[in-house]
Amino acid sequence: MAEEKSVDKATLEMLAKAKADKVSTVFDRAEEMKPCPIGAEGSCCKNCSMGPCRVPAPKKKAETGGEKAKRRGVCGATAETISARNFVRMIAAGTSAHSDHARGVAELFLATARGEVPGYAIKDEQKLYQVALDLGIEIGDRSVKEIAIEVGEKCLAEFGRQHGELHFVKRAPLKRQELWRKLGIAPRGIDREVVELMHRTHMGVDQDYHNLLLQGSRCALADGWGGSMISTELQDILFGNPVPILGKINLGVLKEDQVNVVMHGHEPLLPELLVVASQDPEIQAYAKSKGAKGINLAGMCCSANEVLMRHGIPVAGNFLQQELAIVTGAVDAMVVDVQCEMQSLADVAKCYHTKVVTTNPRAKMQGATHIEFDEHHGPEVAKKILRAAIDNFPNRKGKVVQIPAESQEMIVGFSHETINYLLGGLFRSSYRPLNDNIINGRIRGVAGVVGCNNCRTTHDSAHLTMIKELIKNDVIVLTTGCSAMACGKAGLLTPEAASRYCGAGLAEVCEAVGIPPILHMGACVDNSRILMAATAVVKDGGLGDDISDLPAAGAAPEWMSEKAIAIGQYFVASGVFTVFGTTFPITGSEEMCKLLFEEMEEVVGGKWAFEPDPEKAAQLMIAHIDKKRKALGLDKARERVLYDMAMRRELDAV
Ligand code: NFS
Repeated sequence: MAEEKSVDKATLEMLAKAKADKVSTVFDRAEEMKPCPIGAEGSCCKNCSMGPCRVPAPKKKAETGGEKAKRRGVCGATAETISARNFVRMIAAGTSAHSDHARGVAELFLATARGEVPGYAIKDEQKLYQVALDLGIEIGDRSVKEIAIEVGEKCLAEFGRQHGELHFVKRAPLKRQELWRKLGIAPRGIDREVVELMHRTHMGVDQDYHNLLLQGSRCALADGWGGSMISTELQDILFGNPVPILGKINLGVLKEDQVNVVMHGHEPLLPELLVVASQDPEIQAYAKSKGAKGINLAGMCCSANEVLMRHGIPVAGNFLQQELAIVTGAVDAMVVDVQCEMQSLADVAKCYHTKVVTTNPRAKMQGATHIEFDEHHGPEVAKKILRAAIDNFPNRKGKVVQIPAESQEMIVGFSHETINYLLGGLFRSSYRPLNDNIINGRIRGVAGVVGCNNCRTTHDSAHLTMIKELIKNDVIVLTTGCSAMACGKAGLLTPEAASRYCGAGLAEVCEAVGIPPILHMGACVDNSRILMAATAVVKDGGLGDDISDLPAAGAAPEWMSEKAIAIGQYFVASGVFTVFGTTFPITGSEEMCKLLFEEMEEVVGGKWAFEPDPEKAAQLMIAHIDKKRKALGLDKARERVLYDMAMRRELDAV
């Protein structure tokens, strides 16, 4: 049934078109290829050539003859060791993705600070000073250039650092830092933690699943409080700290009479220049010379979130819509950088006139045109790409173009600093009003709902069901990535959503401040903003002294990428209860389930949960929030005392 594939009308319309055009999409391939059940539960080891060894969970107790025989691989590795190795390797891969992105940003940042790259500048000096202070850099009367160079050098050194701790560890609440140190999981260097994890998961090294998970946590923390945070901070300084801005989302943002260029991927370095180049009179004139009314830039996946938050560039769609953008027949070029790009794009593009342009030496694709992004000639490369798209526009002539009508307005751009300002006002910038509203019970708690789409569940559905359930129960939601886009398409990122979907308490707060009940905080690397927001709430007081004390929870109901596992683990290791949907890659091992779903809370104050039903998952989060409220003594604050006459007289008598 088509409706089971997506809750988004534009997606369904394009799926029907793809079918008519005989184009295979991710949705079709998911039907044709069922997932391997042994791999899905994490019970397959292929780390050496004596295997692959499969150690699936026995279906029924009876099959084991009552007594539980230990399932082992050829080398003797137990099911839990295999499961833990697979899991932490996902963390290593996810951390690498975010951090290699961050390294690229840090390199560009340093080159910008040194004045070596045209087209880039330090845009947000205020944030530069803030980050410099956190890195222990002296400001005094030094020039912006000097400070920026030192910031760039220090950030770049975080990757290859061998000893000590990453600088941003010190941003976490003190109690959290102490816990990490006590457990030996305060990350030293970003690359070091990834390499050590790869070493320890090699055949015959670390055979203790508890120990593997500790290094998994250390590596994940090197992502959240390292790589991802460096990406966010340096991108903000280079391109501007996001502030609330009006945006538009869904395939309806494509324009029939303009050159449509979709920027897809994760790194904003090139998209920032494409935005500038698209406004160049020479490029505009060139587009007109080919019969187009102009150039229409649109984003896809997290590159979209980056330029949406900072420039209001419209978003064509989230992860599962990438092929469908091409199916409209209206995309003249899809420009990709790194991550979350399906290889099928090149095949789909063959059925239409679309040119797929790869731009990064780390991510090439057969069948695509490669125009390499070189930051030393950034503006020129950007123009070259746009010219290629414009040259392709006339090839659309005579072909069927069908752009869905759906496009939805949304308010985005809630960086941690912006929330601070919006809530506290210019003279009293702080999270105090949020804390007060949590304490008085108008806001029950905070949830971070983030992550991907997954073709094994109905597109966008789990995000929307979970988030509606949360806000109905007065839980304010912070969102990023493809989850944020699902909310945008469904009209949830508007102030009006408050009165429509929220419980009375949350609606009242949102209406007073004029914000949506779901705050779009950016791309997936910007989950580091959520860590900063949580820390700010702790530091403001009244809600305990660690992130694990907060009435807060995290979720990725439609996750699919290894990056999501890295994010989940750094949330858990930062003290957050985190629920994932779809499938969970350790369910083949009882011991690993016990460790991640129960015991971990004792160790780091946060734990995982797996619940594919988004409504039930939301209820788990709410139950956790209530548990934390109770521990803080806030459960009583929700009960209102109504005074009767006798009580009033008593009060008057005092
Ligand atoms: Ni995050 Fe963003 Fe989307 Fe998932 Fe992919 S685009 S980085 S990984 S699919 S949310």
